[in-house]
Order: sequence, then C-alpha cells, then structure tokens
Amino acid sequence: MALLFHATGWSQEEWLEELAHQAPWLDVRTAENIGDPEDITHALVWKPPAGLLAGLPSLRLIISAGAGVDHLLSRPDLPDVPISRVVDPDLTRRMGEYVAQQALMHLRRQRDFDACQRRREWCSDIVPPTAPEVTCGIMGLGALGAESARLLRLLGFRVAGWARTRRYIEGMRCHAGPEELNEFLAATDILVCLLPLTPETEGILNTDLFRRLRQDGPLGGPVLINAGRGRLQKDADILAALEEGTLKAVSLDVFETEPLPQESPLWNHPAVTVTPHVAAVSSPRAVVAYALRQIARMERGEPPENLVERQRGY
Ligand code: NDP
Ligand code: OXD
Repeated sequence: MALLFHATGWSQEEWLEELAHQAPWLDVRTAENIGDPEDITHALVWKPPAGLLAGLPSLRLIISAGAGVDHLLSRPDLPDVPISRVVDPDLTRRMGEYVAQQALMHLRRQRDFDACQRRREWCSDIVPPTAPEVTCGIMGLGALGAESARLLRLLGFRVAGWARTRRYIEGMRCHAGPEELNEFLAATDILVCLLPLTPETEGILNTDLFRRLRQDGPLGGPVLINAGRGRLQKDADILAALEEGTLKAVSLDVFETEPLPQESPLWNHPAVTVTPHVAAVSSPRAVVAYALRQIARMERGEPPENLVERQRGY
C-alpha cells in the first residue's frame, strides 16, 4: 500500500511533513518519486497534472484535498475509482467565518465608511439597517452552505436557501430546483453562492439572474458574495450589473481566471471586495487526518465518506 500525494500551487513540503508526522508508517510517494506505479493504492491530490493519475493499476481511492471536485471531474484521464472529497469542520468553519464577515461588512456599509475615512469625512448620516431587516439567500445548501446559513441566522439575518433537491433546515425556507429559483431570488438582499461548478451551474451568476434579485431592499440594492467557483459567474456581467445598479456591491473570492489578471477592472472597482481564493483553505493538519481516516475505513472494509457522484458532477 502506498499513497501518492500531489497538490498543485500548495506548499508540497508542508503537506509531506504533515503526512510524515501523522502517519510515519505510511509509504508516501510524489510525482517526482513515484517508484513502482503498481504500489500506489490511494491518491491525495489537488489539481493533479494531466496523466498523473492514469497508469496506476492498483489505485483504489482518490481523495480530493479540497471540497470542490471540478479539478478532477473535468479531466479526460480520470481513472474509474471512487473519489472522496474533504468535508471537515476546520474547512467548514473557515467558510462560515468568511461569509459572516462579508455579510456583516455589507450590512454595516463598511466600504462606505472606509471611503469616508480616506476623505476625512464624518459620514454620520449613513445609518445601516439591522440584520433582521435583511434576507441572505444561500445558493447551495451542502456542508458549507448549511453552516454559513447557521451563522447568518445566529447574527440575526433572515436566511433562505436554494439547492438542487429539497433540504430541510430549521429556521429557514429552503427552495429547490430551477422552478423555485425566481421566488428565492425575489426575496434576496444578499446572495451567497456556495454552489459547486457543474455543467448545470456554470455561468449561473449572470445578468439575467442579478435582475431577478430584490431591488428595493434595505441595502439600497442587492449584494453578491461568491465563494463557490469563479466559472459560476460572468465577471463582465458583474461589472455591468454594478454599472446599471442591478447589483449594489460584490465580494468575490473566486474568479473566471485565477489569479485575477492584473488588467481586470474588478481589482479597483469601489464596490468590489476581492480576496484571492482563500475563503476556506485546506489545512494540511485537518485534511491529512481526514485522508488517513478514509484509508483506515477502506482497510476495515467500510466505504469512504463523502463520495462524489460523478454523473451529478459533485
Ligand atoms: P456540497 O456538495 O456539500 O453542496 C453543494 C450544494 O450545491 C448542495 O446543496 C447541492 O444541492 C447544491 N447544488 C449542486 N448543483 C446544483 C444545481 N444545479 N442547482 C441547485 N443547487 C445545486 O458542497 P460544499 O458545500 O462542501 O462546497 C460547495 C463548493 O464550495 C465546492 O464545490 C467548491 O466549489 C466551493 N469551495 C470554495 C472554497 C473557497 O475557498 N472559495 C473552499 C471550499 C469549497 P443538493 O443539496 O440538492 O445536493
Ligand atoms: C476547495 C477550494 O474546493 O479550496 O476546497 O476551493
């Protein structure tokens, strides 16, 4: 038994140290030191390079080191073995914190106060509404969406949600499917997107959708927070919606092209808050522990957790 580890764009060293620390007994291989491909039974990966997972005849499980699996499902060379994606309290907490922070920032008009401060202006005429006057609508009610909803409710926001299938979450209205999207959008002041990227969701955050959001709410226009995936949104449509006033402000952690190109107007738009895809980073400690639990489950003959359903795309 050997584990192949590869994470594009992350510190390889830090992850290998964590693997050695938590599982000194485990035979860990890397792309540069793969040895006999027949030994590899498990792979813990994030955006593996093309070809890395092909040609591993003993591979039994792929573990995605992130919650999203579009980096795997989009590849033609993906072997036909189960994929477990990380669902972990550390990652979930990070996303909840990001969503709560951004929602409060928009509620409290912090960007406006920042601008006033830069102008040395005492803007005491700006009086923000309170959370119970504002409805947050969460697209995607999975591990991350459900926790974000819980935190937003604790902060006093009205919260509604939308998912592919009917979800039942205490204290909030859950809408389901394309036929209930309109009703959900029409009541939403702050739209929080935590959808996976699939053929159905690609480009869903577009002009048509923005125009269906509640336009006369207490924030002076709807706000978008997207921490799902960049290709869920059309960057150009966001800029146009800000221009025409269909969106009041946006917080974006993800972008159609990452890193966000230097020339993108999103960087210095006064109504755009940019973070560099860090809303919920995968912590080596938490994810290595998760991966080891999945390997142990398989050793005991139990199915791994959080298996991806390939045909639905997440
Ligand atoms: P889950 O798989 O647990 O939840 C996905 C949710 O989206 C489910 O509620 C699902 O509906 C819903 N959904 C999927 N397709 C559709 C559709 N066509 N129409 C309506 N709803 C749909 O995922 P997580 O909550 O764990 O993660 C969500 C995404 O967050 C990840 O896929 C990833 O892209 C992103 N992410 C971003 C990070 C960042 O740092 N920015 C970090 C981690 C993740 P149903 O409940 O019916 O299945
Ligand atoms: C993830 C991410 O999917 O970091 O976990 O984007």
